[in-house]
Amino acid sequence: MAKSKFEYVRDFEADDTCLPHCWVVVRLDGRNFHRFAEKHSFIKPNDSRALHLMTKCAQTVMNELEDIVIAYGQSDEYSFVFKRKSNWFKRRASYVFYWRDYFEDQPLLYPPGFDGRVVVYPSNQTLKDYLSWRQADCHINNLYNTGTLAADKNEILFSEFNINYNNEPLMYRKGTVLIWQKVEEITTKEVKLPAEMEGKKMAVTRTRNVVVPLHCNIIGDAFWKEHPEILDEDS
Ligand code: DGT
Ligand code: MG
Ligand code: MG
Ligand code: MG
Ligand code: MG
Repeated sequence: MAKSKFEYVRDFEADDTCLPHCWVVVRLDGRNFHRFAEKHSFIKPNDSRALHLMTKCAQTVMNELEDIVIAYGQSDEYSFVFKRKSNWFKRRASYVFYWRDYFEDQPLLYPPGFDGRVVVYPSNQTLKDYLSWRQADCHINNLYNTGTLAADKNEILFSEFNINYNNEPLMYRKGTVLIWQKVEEITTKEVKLPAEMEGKKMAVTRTRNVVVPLHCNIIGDAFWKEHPEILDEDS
């Protein structure tokens, strides 16, 4: 392609490629969701419609970007972890597209905005600590929002409001972890050959990688021991 006189603007693009061999985390966070939640009558402190909508969008993102090995979401944010070898990422805003599936009677009053930031983590430990940090944030905010300002919130919740924090839904307390899992898919296929079998249907199994949501602890070793493939650098 011939160079135009406008070509010089390309030099304005900063060379800000992420440090190679590091985990790349992209965290999207709803802009001013305090207001957005209020305007759209989100249930306090947790609205399962809103959380499911976020997760649906994050699943869509993961299905489009196979380089994401794990994602973690809570409140109005989602973090996407890109493979160490990944060379690319982009943002997707499907929140508006899926709104109606989750908020049937609540019209979307204005488009939500999300800010995005990119952080690189050089080791498995720092990445695990990052995800633990976000899950701890989920826990702290929940305890705070479900209860009061006082010191022993869990105890006060129980003795005064008869709310056992541990009985609150896991999705609220733990947030949502999205990982890839292999599933066996059975489909029927029409037999083409040989001639005497023509037209007959046959069951065919194939394994597919799908994104599944979990509401488990990612703080601590158990999760990572159970899913060693996530941080496996050769995968
Ligand atoms: P920002 O991120 O600095 O633009 O401002 P905000 O307002 O988005 O603040 P942030 O991200 O620190 O906190 C998330 C807000 O979103 C918080 O005010 C509560 C609201 N929010 C998130 N999930 C829910 C929910 O399920 N129900 C309700 N009622 N509010 C929620
Ligand atoms: Mg924020
Ligand atoms: Mg926000
Ligand atoms: Mg904020
Ligand atoms: Mg937030």
